[in-house]
Amino acid sequence: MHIKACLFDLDGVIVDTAKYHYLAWKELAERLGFEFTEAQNERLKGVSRMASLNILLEIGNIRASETEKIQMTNNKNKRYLEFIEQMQPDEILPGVLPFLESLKKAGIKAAIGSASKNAPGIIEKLQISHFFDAIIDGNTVTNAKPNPEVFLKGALALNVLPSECVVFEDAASGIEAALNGGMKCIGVGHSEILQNADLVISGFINFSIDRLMEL
Ligand code: B16
Ligand code: MG
Repeated sequence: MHIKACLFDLDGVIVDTAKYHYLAWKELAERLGFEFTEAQNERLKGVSRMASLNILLEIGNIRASETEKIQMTNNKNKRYLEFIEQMQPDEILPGVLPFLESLKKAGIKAAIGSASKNAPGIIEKLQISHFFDAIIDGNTVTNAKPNPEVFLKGALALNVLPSECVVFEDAASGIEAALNGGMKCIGVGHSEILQNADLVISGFINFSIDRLMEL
């Protein structure tokens, strides 16, 4: 198949911000009086901030008013921003930069498709904005993954068809979003979690654009 564009999830694909999201949610859970494990955190990956809180409260069996929930998400985000404050380009996951460079050389377009409202700030800190022809993030999308909106908007911005795109995702909800949008999808992480992807890779080291043509 002929791939004209790659759409990248941000958290967990380009950079491991997932660990900082986890730490910030874990702190909130502890303040609310319960343990929040890394396995439970899998359910929050790719999920919007408020939807993540709702899952967390369900796990802790805790009820909260809308006002309290807004307060909790604000506090969580404040803490998350403190964690990522010092983030540097050296936190870009191994193999990502060479792969982005090879896309540019091959004339394959690239976009970010992230649920995060913090995506623009992170991309700036990582100094990688020049690699992307479009950035679609939590500020521009109303329907969260597994709804394909974020990736369909990406394809539209790049002026390519969904069937000409490959999505790179670390979350089960993101894999579903890509497939729901009629795109090919490469899972980045563990195959037990990302089993619905067309291909699962552990990371970008030794991953080359030739493999895109096998999809
Ligand atoms: P924020 P992605 C997602 O980013 C994260 O995976 C998810 O854990 C987070 O809750 C969501 O962004 C919202 O992030 O609170 O920064 O708006 O994986 O879609 O790039
Ligand atoms: Mg992700």
